[in-house]
Amino acid sequence: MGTSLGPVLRVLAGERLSTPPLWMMRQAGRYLPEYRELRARAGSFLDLCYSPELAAEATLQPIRRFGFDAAILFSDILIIPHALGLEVGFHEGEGPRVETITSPGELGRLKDRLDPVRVGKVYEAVAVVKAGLPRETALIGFVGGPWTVATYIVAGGTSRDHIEARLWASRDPDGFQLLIDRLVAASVEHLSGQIAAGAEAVQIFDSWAGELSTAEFRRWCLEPMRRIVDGVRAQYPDFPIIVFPRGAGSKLRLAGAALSDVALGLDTAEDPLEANRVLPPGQAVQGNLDPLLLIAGGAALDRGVEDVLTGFADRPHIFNLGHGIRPETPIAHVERLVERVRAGAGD
Ligand code: 1CP
Repeated sequence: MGTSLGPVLRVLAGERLSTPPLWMMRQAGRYLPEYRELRARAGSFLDLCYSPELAAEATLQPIRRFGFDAAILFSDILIIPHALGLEVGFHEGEGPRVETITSPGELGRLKDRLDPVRVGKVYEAVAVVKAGLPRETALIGFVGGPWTVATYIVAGGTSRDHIEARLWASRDPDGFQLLIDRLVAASVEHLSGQIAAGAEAVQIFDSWAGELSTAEFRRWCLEPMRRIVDGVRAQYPDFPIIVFPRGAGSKLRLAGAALSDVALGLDTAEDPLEANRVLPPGQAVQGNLDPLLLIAGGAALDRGVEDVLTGFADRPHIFNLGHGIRPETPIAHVERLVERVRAGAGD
């Protein structure tokens, strides 16, 4: 049975492969001309997310072009607040806008369950992607970490240093916990829906965990992610899961200890030597090439790729970027990356 798994699922099951499998966070997107064309045809970003055929097409574009070992569903972390009944909009050049919740009294505006019409479109997209994907290419579903999603809900969109959410969490931790609890439940529901539709692994993106203090990091990042992992695995035992507590930094050891039974996504700032020192041996990791090196190209890119390959050669490793690819990245540099990773380190 095990031999029929593709390389990403093998690594997530704890196997160390001499050539690590490869995919890129935000691999569908504006650096691809075919995405820009599709996006223009779709109208709004949310229309794209809720059109199963178009979302599936966006998911498959980078697979066709580069042959990555995993496809990540084209969707967004703000689908959860939207499917819980909040207004969400993406406006060109200014980032997302979300209807705010800033106190426990406003939690009544959230639905108890995800709107089935909205998330149903997402699950349809999962099924369409699955049907169009080579069998050895893993299909990854995702949600945002409750902390990261909460930063958008409390501030009404992208926020600097996430002051609004941090202030609520400091002044009224028990009230803020109620929002986090709702997001934990919604995340378990949404991941289970994606898995039921065909996702073979899932990732939890906690992109804005970086400025939390140690106590806050435990309570608002690690504990909610732990509860999501347990909730998903109550229904799907041993299901492959990647968590990405971006900016964990000095708290990486805590993350590895709290979530030792899942793979850990590492951001650009994590040093492989240090990660290997503080993480449980055998824990799978994913990462962590600096996306800026992918813009730089040339010798800087080659050296960066080699450092990541050698840095994680001794443990199960999925090659990825340390954060999402940027729109200005030259496609030729992505081709070079794929070539170098598949050629292996050291020549
Ligand atoms: O017009 C466009 O094309 C919109 C750009 C875009 C895209 C391509 C947004 C808006 N979301 C997405 C897709 C997306 N978002 C994916 C799926 C595709 C893939 O990875 O290939 C994923 C996994 C996300 C996740 C996401 N959305 C995160 C977590 C990952 C990360 O990069 O840190 C976050 C923080 C968001 C919020 C978001 N979505 C979009 C924007 C502009 C933002 C705001 C980012 C910010 O606040 O700085």
